[in-house]
Amino acid sequence: MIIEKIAVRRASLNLITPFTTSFSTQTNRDFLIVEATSADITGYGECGAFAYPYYSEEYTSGCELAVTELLIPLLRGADISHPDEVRERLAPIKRNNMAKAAVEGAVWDLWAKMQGASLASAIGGSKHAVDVGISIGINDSPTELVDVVSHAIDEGFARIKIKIKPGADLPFLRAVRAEFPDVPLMADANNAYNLADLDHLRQLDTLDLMMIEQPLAHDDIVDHRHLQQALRTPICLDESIHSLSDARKAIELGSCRIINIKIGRVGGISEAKDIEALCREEGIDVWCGGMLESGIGRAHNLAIASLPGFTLPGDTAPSARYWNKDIIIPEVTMNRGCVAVPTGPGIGFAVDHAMLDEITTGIREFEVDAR
Ligand code: OSB
Ligand code: MG
Repeated sequence: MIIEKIAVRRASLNLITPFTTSFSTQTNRDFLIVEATSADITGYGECGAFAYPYYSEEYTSGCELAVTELLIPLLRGADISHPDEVRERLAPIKRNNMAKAAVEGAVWDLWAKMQGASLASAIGGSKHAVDVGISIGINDSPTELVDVVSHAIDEGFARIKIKIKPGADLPFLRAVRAEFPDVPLMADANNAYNLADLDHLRQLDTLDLMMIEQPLAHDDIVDHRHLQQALRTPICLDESIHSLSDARKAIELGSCRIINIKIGRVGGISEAKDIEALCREEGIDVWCGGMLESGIGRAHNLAIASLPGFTLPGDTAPSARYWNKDIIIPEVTMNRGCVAVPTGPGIGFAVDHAMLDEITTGIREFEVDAR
């Protein structure tokens, strides 16, 4: 497969409701979309990075620079027989995982479309539908949070994740647990605590949480080991895992019992697949995280969530959770806490070009075919 050209697009869309984590409040999503074309077929990839580097070191403008100045040149003249080769070609550039994943994702979609296969089947996915949870941002009060959770349960979400931070944790979670004693519930701290908070965090053990996601530093796997030894509740690592090698080390240390896989954070679908396979072998539960993606990134997430190792509900909520109108047709919808894995070629959704053009703030095209 010769990639003829790659377009790099910036676009922007407002969230229906602001999303507050321990690190920021987001009202808007700044997208970077990569479009790889060959023989009049286009594959789409979406960058996971946000406008500012509060979640990880990557951010949209930096990723755009990495994609256009560093990564696209590495694909020039390539004849790609399998998308796994993209990971090898981009490997000389250290990290920049979300930028790499946007490019690799576009090639995976293009390649699957050329085979006439769904992205899910192209990567070896086996599920026809995936269980879906909702990630609920930090609310102003426990009462308001209980109200939001109540609506989410009515909508049928298969599990509820609550964002927490010091000052917005125990009373909030206790209120939810008291109202909904049996709901599958978890908390995500986005590294808002440290080991000095151990006694405080021990109190989370009484809430029957499925897991606590990334309570400690974004780059830590050692303190998380100490914390996991002190807690009954499983720890799930998100921010700390950037590669198969990170996953192996965290598992070996006992730093977590669950891993959240985000395609962008680990540098692409090929790496995500390898981590899934390792976790399946090691008996570590896995689920698909989210980065408030548009329908394009969401479709990629649904494809990896169809792999057998993704044993827990993911943050792959339906389009209407985020957007008044998504950029794919049809939108992602949920039925009784499940989203169907698309079966059409590639990502399995059509891109709504009129809508995408409307929200586009800039687009640049690069010739890749060196013939
Ligand atoms: O830690 O998983 C996270 C959103 C922004 C930044 C980090 C995270 C999240 C989410 C939302 O939890 C997941 C989603 O619904 O896309
Ligand atoms: Mg998280």
